[in-house]
Amino acid sequence: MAGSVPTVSELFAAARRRYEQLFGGDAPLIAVCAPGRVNLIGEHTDYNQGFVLPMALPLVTVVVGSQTCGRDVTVVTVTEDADEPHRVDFSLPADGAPLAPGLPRWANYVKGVIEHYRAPPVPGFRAVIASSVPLGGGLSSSASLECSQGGFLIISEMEDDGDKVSKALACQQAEHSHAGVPCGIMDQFVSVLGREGHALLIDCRSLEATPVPLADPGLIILITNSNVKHSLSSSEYPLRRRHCEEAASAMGKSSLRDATMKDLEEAGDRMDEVTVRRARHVIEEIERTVQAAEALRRGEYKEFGRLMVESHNSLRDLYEVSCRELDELVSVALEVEGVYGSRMTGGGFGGCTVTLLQAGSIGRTILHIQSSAFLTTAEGSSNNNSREAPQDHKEPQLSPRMLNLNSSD
Ligand code: GAF
Repeated sequence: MAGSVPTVSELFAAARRRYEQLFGGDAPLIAVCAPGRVNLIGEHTDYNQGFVLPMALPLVTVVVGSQTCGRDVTVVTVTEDADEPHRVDFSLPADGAPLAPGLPRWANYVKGVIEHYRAPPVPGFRAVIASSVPLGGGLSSSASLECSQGGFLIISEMEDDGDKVSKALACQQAEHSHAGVPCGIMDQFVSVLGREGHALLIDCRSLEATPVPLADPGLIILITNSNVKHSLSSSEYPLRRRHCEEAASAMGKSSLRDATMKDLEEAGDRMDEVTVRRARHVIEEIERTVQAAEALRRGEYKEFGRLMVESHNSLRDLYEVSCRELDELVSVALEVEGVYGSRMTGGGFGGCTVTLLQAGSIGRTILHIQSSAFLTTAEGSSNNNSREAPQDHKEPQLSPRMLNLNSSD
């Protein structure tokens, strides 16, 4: 890790201090954490029942707290987000009535997990949340909050950790119902099942997860934050999902996982041109992800890097979820000797890039990105084809704080 990212112990300590300040000096009895993720390849394939290849990060969300006697809940976040109040108080409905989403928006992840994670009644509790996963950075801050909250609820009821797949599925439901994002299963799945030193090849149809070793000391995975914040609940993510469903149905398939490029060519005249492009991305990306996992297993990093670049180009040109800053970060990284590949990661419309490189090239890669990126600043930020203005675009500057280094060892 580099930059000013707090360690897991520092986060726990900060959350514990806050809890003790707020709740009369009592120490919290429960402490849980769950990681964010970076997706190496396989983007927008999970909700098409395809393959994804993410890895869990040392960037985490922690929840500390204690159960209370009544039905009242107080949750406080120490994570910086100037836009919203840091504290929420609500009562758990006694009659099994639903816990409706509301404001602040971050609390909807907590409410959604309470709703879907366990059979009611959930006891009241007080908790403090702290996170090192950047908000809106495409590294799955929401899934890490859901999964840490899920773990907190289970421990507070003294249940054993049980079935991890059900936990991930419940957290995905929380995101659908309480955050309004019809996401796939990738983020929650890797947050719950991720394993140190490994990426996870997830078959999003069978939910089989195969760890792929990623502990070569000669290899570095560099995450670069464009600082363009994304928001997946806006219209573009659901629209992409709808296009995929329409394409599958026009080909007589239950999902794009079952479609081939030949199917797409044959059914092309039953879809508009945009839908064809979306489907082509997904069909080819599913295949690329399987090939990339195989290349990684064999240590064929050049091949892996080539597939990463193909994936980025497809997300930019066919799926249209990249933006100028992400494209520029990718091109600049690819100029450096020793870089195998680079691509945008996560849902898109801002967020981060992920770059695979030789460990010996890390210094010059960071320097090159810092000195080159965004030098060609245009008016504001432009998603390709300007379909969706990124949220809260900060001035395009690179500083060491924006570079989170996660080596695979
Ligand atoms: C977001 C979603 F939450 C995931 O399910 C996935 O679809 C991803 O975007 C794109 O690959 O992170």
